[in-house]
Amino acid sequence: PDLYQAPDYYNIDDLLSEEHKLIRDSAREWVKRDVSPIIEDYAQRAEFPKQIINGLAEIGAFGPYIPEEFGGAGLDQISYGLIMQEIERGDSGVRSTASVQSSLVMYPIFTYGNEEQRKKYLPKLASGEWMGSFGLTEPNHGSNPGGMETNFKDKGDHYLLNGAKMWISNAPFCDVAVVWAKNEEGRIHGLIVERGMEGFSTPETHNKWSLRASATGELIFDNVKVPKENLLPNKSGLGAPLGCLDSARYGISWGAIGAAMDCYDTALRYAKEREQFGKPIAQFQLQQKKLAEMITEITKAQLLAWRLGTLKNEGKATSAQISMAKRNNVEMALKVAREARQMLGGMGISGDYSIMRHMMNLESVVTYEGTHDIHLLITGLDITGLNGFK
Ligand code: TGC
Ligand code: FAD
Repeated sequence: PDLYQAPDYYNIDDLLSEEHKLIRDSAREWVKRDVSPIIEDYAQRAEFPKQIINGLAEIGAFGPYIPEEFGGAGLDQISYGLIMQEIERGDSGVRSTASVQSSLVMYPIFTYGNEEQRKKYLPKLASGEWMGSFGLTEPNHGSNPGGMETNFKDKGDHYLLNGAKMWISNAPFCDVAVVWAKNEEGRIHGLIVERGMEGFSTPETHNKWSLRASATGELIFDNVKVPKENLLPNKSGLGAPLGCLDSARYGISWGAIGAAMDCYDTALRYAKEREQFGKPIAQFQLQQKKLAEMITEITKAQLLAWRLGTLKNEGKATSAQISMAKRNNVEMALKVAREARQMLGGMGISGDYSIMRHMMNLESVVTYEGTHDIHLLITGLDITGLNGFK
């Protein structure tokens, strides 16, 4: 039996509404039933379990905060966070698929798109009939996306798109890609590229030791003719893709807590059962130190995410506040996973437990959506007014 207990040391449940708890619990049940039993096998085989797409749509993971009129779940930001937390309790790669679909594909179409684009794409993305990807990172431009080389030219009745994106989640199977490219004046715009357009290919990236249950690939544009109606008209400049990242980074700040909770819960149960020197290892002070520090850090991260969610609901969260939560909570989860792995001794490296998979996944999470160091520099700039990037 799955004895999973969600740590809630500071009664944070009391801060949630009944609706929040229902949404959280249905996501939790679904992960328990449809994700946890199969995910290790898919991760070992480096394959994304496509059969869970319907379930993700059903728990509201595709566009939780997109209005119902466009197929979204019409929920608030705390609900979005709770759904991400529960999914990442299962696997960071599955949460990645949901993050990309919601915050990096549906969000820009909803926020920067026109009515026709919203009607054409959002309902199909919300139901999972179409899957999306988000192309910002390039081979030569990761932390510095403003340097991107991918570009498009106005050819009268269409745009001609050239360039390449790499490290793109969902790329190998996406039906649509929101792609960021420069026009002839060097201004960044978002274009919706559809599978089947001539010159558009999405080769898969292999040999990953992390996020193995998530499909990662390239987006290659070789003279792709993109219809003019596929340009997102309502925002341009680097701020447009960065606005999407704000939403995804917020979701990750919750998601990482889910991975940490799962590692902590597994280590706690193991330590109470595993005996060495005639005692449960949980009785040894060194093991108690690990567990006590884990629950302390998880609790702080929960409070940070919850407060950020309430600020987001009020439209008051700043990008720098989101960076702080993404950075803190992912690093917290990575440390919890590393300590939990040690607590299981040899068993800690086995796929019979989820910890090593979480630990390896979190190496991607601490890198994507702005690296750990980039988020520190964002905080540094915010508090000093001095730019440490360049
Ligand atoms: P900078 O000059 O600071 O800013 C350019 C323009 O953007 C505005 N801006 C923002 N707007 C909205 N939200 C934000 N968070 C914003 N941050 C900045 C800014 O006001 C400015 O506007 P304007 O009107 O003056 O032009 O830009 P910079 O070139 O100095 O770069 C800043 C930096 C380094 C912080 C930024 O580029 C950055 O965040 N780099 C990290 C790149 C990154 O996070 N890439 C993620 C790729 S997507 C991904 O990883 C998906 S994984 C998903 C999954 O699987 O879950
Ligand atoms: P670089 O930018 O080359 O950074 C290398 C190192 O230098 C880092 O430690 C960085 O912190 C440091 N560094 C860089 N600049 C500075 C500076 N000014 N000061 C101090 N240190 C600095 N991207 C997408 O667009 N869409 C996706 O769906 C997507 N999915 C991903 C999935 C996975 C599994 C992974 C691993 C990545 C994904 N990414 C995606 C790309 C991700 O966003 C980038 O890897 C990330 O932004 C870092 O870029 P980079 O890898 O080019 O590293």
